[in-house]
Amino acid sequence: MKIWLRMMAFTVLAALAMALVACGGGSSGGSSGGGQSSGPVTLEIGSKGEELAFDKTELRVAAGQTVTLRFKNNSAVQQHNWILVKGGDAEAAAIANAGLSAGPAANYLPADKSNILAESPLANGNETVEVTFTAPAAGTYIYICTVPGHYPLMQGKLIVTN
Ligand SMILES: [Cu+2]
Repeated sequence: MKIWLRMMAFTVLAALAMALVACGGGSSGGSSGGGQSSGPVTLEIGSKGEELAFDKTELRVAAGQTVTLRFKNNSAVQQHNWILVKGGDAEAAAIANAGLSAGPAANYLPADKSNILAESPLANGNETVEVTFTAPAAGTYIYICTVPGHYPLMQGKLIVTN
């Protein structure tokens, strides 16, 4: 009888442990976690005070994951946006250059959005904006701000894992 009880207790504990492991992956954004979780995730990022910089230069998500990115503009005076680029440095530079003449009404983005995977609205000083998108295929992607003059300094990498 005692042994039977002990085995029961062990079984319950094992089941609990497995349930905890199963739940552990989905909680919140940013953990590398090996990509086993693919539930929706919210990522938080901001600009770095009055600097032309993001306060995080690396973000991680899983391929196919629904991502809500909340971007807080921590500057009082600068406008910023958060643009996810399809391609490398050349594509990012082309988008930023075309955005120069596009103006704020166009979110400093070109009309041709073929190399833009996600774009936040333009955030005024101290404003928080967000964008929801589906994480692309595994790989490393560049995110930038296309407000004139910001692109060379305001960059980061989104790492998408399988
Ligand atoms: Cu900016």
